[in-house]
Amino acid sequence: MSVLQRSLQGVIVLSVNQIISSAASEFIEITMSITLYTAPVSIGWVSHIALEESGLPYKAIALDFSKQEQAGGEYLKINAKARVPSLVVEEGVITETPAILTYLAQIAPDSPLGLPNDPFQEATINAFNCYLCSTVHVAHAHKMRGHRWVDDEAAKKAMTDNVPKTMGLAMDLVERDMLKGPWVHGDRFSTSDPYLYRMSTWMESDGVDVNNYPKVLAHRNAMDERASVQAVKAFFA
Ligand SMILES: N[C@@H](CCC(=O)N[C@@H](CS)C(=O)NCC(=O)O)C(=O)O
Repeated sequence: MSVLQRSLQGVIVLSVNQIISSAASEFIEITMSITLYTAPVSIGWVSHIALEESGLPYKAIALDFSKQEQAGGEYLKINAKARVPSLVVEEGVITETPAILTYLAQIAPDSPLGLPNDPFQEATINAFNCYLCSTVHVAHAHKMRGHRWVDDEAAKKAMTDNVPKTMGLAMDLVERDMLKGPWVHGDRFSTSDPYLYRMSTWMESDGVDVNNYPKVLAHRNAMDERASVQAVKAFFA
């Protein structure tokens, strides 16, 4: 399988002879550097935790939303959407949390992020992550970011007021049908775990009582024990 050699400078040399080529004797070197652009109160935590889980060397840069750094000229050259996260790698920039997670799972196949060797199980991971990205995170954004969709102040307030209901309904579904336990997809950890963790840390501020969601709470507590989560907390402390 793959051999991963790390250097102290955040450069890795991958020997991926069995992955990229069927010729086991062939040795291919890829030099890679990874930079994550994130922010303290953001979905950037998911990719950040995943990077920690991957074991790959990387650099994290925190943007200051209060200074609108995400919308500043320099950062817009990296991500014209003016959002975090952005993952800058040798070939270019990857945006959108599910895409970053899939990329990390593929370049760190032997880490806890590694994808199952089964198309259905892999699709299940993608489906969960896409649900969090397209529905749950968007419901959460209705609290503070209504201006993305409407100008009318009353409409913004109505969106904010509805967040406990929409987030609660989403978490009902996660608790009842999706979260297998102890990890999202059962015994095997996956990219879905940092993703659900981040969403669950927003529940209190979104007006959803996490105590009504024992499986989600147990999952959050288990994630809090992981070195990856503790490292990201320390980064922002
Ligand atoms: N679909 C994107 C969403 C990214 C996103 O909305 N990020 C928020 C932080 S949670 C952001 O950068 N907000 C800055 C702003 O709205 O100005 C993903 O999953 O990566």
